Amino acid sequence: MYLVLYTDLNKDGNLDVGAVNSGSNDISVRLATGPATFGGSMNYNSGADPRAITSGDVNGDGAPDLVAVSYGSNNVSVYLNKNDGSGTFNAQTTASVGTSPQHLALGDFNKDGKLDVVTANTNSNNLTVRLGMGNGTFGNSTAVGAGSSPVYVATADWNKDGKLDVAAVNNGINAGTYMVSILLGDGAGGLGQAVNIDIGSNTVPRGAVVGDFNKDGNPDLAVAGYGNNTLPVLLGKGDGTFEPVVSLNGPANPQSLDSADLNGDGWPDLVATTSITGSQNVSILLGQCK
Ligand SMILES: [Ca+2]
Ligand SMILES: [Ca+2]
Ligand SMILES: [Ca+2]
Ligand SMILES: [Ca+2]
Repeated sequence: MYLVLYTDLNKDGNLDVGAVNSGSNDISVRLATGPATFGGSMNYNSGADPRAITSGDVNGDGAPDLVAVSYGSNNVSVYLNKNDGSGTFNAQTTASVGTSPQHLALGDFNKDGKLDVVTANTNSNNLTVRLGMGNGTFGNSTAVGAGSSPVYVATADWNKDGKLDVAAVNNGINAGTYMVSILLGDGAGGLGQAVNIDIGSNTVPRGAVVGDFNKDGNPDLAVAGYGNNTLPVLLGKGDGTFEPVVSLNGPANPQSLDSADLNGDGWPDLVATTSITGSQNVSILLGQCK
């Protein structure tokens, strides 16, 4: 899950693909040769069992770099964009995180203009924040507790204080139910204690996506309820708390979510990726939070 990234890596205006290959311990980059055609795979070694990949400019040269997280080696791999128009990357450098990380996000948690990384560490039940040094390496590391078995992490400013916050989706059952953890940032790289929100006893959640689904100016979170074919939505109040969870009907076994205005009506739509017995499918849900 959460394997593929689409972004313009060589700045030619076409979206390229980055993917993790958990079985071969590497990542693949395929550069677009047109709006929807791609060249061959360029592979780069990662840690053991990479599970997720994202992009951001971690060394401040204006070119997007890649960062992947490896479940089996408890670290992140950083690939700096050579920024020579070739869309190729330097070999990985690594930074250690918690135990069995499955997902990651980049954001500036200490407001120094340099991207930091946060990971969801499934088997240590916590998140790791490592502060970016601005050259592609990560320094100071802190761990903060999440719920049971976090598998996904996203950033947003839930309380609109200008300091970046986090949501983690927990795939482990806790007190008979499943939880999303909300952690507010202190603007100095620290995250406060997790506030856990019950999203339902059969949800077995996987991915999620941040967006402003009801267009009230406050960020919201939609979750992929793999276990009961729902999409629990947490509508933010803008103060770090949320309205009671709204459970949308989802496709069968949603694994990951994305959001965009697909029909051009000005309302964000949800795109769910499902995976049933090896086949991957995409379902689109239009403007459910109008
Ligand atoms: Ca860069
Ligand atoms: Ca930073
Ligand atoms: Ca905040
Ligand atoms: Ca909203």
